[in-house]
Amino acid sequence: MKFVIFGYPKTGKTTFFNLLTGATIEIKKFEEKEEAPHIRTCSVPDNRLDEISKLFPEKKRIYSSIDVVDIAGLSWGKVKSSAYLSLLRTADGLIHVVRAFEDPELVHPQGSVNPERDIKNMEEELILSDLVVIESRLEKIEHDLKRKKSPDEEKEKEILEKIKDKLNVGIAIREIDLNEEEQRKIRGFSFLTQKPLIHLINLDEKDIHLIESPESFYSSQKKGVKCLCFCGKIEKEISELEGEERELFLREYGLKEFSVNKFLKISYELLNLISFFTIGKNEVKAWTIKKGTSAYEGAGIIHTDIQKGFIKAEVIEWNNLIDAGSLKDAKEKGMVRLEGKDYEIKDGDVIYFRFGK
Ligand SMILES: Nc1nc2c(ncn2[C@@H]2O[C@H](COP(=O)(O)OP(=O)(O)O)[C@@H](O)[C@H]2O)c(=O)[nH]1
Ligand SMILES: [Mg+2]
Repeated sequence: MKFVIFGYPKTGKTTFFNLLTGATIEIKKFEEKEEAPHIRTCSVPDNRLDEISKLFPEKKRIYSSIDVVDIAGLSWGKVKSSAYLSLLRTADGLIHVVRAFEDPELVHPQGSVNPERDIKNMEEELILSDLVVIESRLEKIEHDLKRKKSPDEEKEKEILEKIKDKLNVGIAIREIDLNEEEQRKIRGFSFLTQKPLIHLINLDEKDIHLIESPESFYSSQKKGVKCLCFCGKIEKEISELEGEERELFLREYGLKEFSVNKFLKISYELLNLISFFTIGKNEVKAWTIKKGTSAYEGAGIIHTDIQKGFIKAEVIEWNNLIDAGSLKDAKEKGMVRLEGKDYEIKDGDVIYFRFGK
């Protein structure tokens, strides 16, 4: 899974990237030079894996991970021609960082801080970037169709025109109901407004009490879009503290947890992701999959050999395993089920794949 952090310049993108991935990229106030994208892997904390892992203290604990990319700011009004578009297209999820903090030294390109306006504008710019792609494709198809009939291209034209009409009235592709054929036809374009989107509001310190109230900045309930607040400045300071002090300061500021944890939860929900666990010879491991993944597909994620030789999946819910106290006891009590290839993996399943050579 890959997330790309993007937004207008100086909104706190790299600050959030550091918080999320534990990177220590220097935050510069006035550096104007375009920086190369930062790329890191972020391991996803999971209490369930921690609990399972306690039953197997000799085995290594391996969290699931996501890839995160942080790009330089996109100039106001110029998103559709940005050099970073191709990078944004590779994302499974987009993280749009929005400035809500005041700083007289950092002049906002629009002259004032107004997160609602910036969100609306960015949503429009993403729509525009998809429209540019569609228009150029339609031109090409029309040109082709004049020379030669092609039912395939006729169909594609029909779908693209349908989407274009929606985009023209401000509706993102993720909000349009598309059937399977339509989805298949447009997959190759990697349209930006088809991707799940999280608006991440970087609050001013004085507004930290709004951290649980993203709806005060973004009230619309669009399909595939979520909004979340964080406070880059304060959370960065707290993240630099150790153990107990961290907890103390989080509470001092009235924060329940770091926003990155909330972010991970929300992004899993938004992208329809779940986790299952495996207990290997040397390690206890969490795997992230799309909801709806079958046991057979899950086996393939671990290793093609396991998929090829798939016999059965031994499955137990993680909390049942904890209750049983050990795999052996769980098996003796009949708590471990045998499932076939078509079994749909559930969030929190602990799975052992039986396979032959
Ligand atoms: N006051 C305040 N300043 C912030 C906050 N987050 C980032 N900044 C400042 O904004 C500037 C740009 O931060 P950075 O994370 O590099 O933003 P980017 O350009 O979007 O990657 C730096 O000077 C930060 O100190 C915040 O929550 N509050
Ligand atoms: Mg940056």
